[in-house]
Amino acid sequence: MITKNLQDAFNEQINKELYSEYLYLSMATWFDAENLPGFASFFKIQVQEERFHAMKIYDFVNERGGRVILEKINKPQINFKSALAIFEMAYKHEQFISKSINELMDVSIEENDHATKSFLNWFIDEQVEEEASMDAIVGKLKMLGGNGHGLLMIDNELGTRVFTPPTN
Ligand code: OFO
Repeated sequence: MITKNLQDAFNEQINKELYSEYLYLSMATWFDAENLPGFASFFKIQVQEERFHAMKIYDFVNERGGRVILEKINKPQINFKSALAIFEMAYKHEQFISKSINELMDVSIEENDHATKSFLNWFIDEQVEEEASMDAIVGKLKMLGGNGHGLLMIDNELGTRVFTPPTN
C-alpha cells in the first residue's frame, strides 16, 4: 500500500505529465501553423509519450491501493519565437520533469518503499532519453540554422518519428 504522502506526490506528477502533453500539443499547433508538418508530427508523438507516462503512474497508484485525483491542467504557452526557442523550452521542461522524478525517488527512499523505487527506475532512465532527444534537436537547429534549407531538412527528418509504446 502506498502512503498518503507518496500518493499526493504521484498525483502531482500525473498532473505534470498531462501538462507536458498539453504543452507539446501547443508546440505542435505552432509548427502546423508555420507549415512545418515534420516538427508538428514530432510533437504529436511526444504528446502520446506523455499520455503514456501519465497512465503508467495512474495504473501504479491504483495497483498500490492509492486513489488517483485529477487536478486542473494549466494553459500552455501558445505563441513562440522560433523552432529553436521551442526546443530550448522543451529541453528545459524535460530537465524540470527529471528533477521532479528525482524528488519522487527521494521520498520513496525516505519511506523505504522498495516497490516504488523499482517503479521509478523506469522513469529515471526514460528522463535521460527525454532530455537527450530535445537537446539533440537544439544542437541540430544551431548547427544547420533555424530557417531556410536547414529547417526543412530537420522537418523532413522529424517527420519520420513513430510512436512505439514501451513494453515494460
Ligand atoms: Fe514525461 O517526460 Fe517528457 O515531460
